[in-house]
Amino acid sequence: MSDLFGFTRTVVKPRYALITPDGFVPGVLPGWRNAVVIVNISPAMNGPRFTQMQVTLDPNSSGAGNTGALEHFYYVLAGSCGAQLGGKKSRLTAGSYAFVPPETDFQFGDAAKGTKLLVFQKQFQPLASGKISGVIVGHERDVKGQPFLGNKDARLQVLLPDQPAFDMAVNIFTYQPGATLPFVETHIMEHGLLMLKGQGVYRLDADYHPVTAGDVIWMASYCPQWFVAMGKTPASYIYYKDVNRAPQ
Ligand code: UGY
Ligand code: MN
Repeated sequence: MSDLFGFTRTVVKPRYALITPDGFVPGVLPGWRNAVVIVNISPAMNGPRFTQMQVTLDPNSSGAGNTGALEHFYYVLAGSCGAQLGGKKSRLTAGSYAFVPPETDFQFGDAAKGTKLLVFQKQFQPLASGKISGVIVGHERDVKGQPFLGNKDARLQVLLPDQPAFDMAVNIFTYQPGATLPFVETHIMEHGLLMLKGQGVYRLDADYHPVTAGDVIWMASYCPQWFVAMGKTPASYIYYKDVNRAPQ
């Protein structure tokens, strides 16, 4: 919460949004019981083609349903919980992630108090050739960060298989203080992003915004974007990207 009344860093523009935690408003979603759901990005913003939300669970919380035409990606921000995804049982802890393909049952429960999930959901666009695999469960600590375009101080962890059948990517980008995106990117893919650690300055379109852990950003297709990490500790963010499909 900002100390100054009537002030927020949040901005929602046609080609990008920066949404800061002081403005988050919790709600409820079908299928999630005794859970706090914050929908940060959705098609209701008139631009995004995906949904990004945060779900907070307690020991008496549960979430259940079927992905239908959507694919879901879950990342555990804090705490731990049980999950049954397409019949596969797992215990997820902070840093765990799960990909749940379309037409798959999902169930969450047995959560530690204050367990926080980050969720991305997207309409799956199948390819005539090539199929996505079933449920994927992993942990970020098992995914090596690769230097981004040769820069050892800006490392990318690619959490999902880099294969044409997948139309969604989720990556974690970690920057040492002073490291930057090497150039101002302008691309067809859109992004949903959550700052995980540290701080920096994000260029969005022609604007520069100081950002910090907990901030959410939506970048539309072709929104020019650039980042510099600042401060004394590394900055990292997890982000969604639509990939591998012809423009529509
Ligand atoms: O994958 C990406 O497009 C990434 N380099 N973009 C970003 O971090 N804003
Ligand atoms: Mn990008």
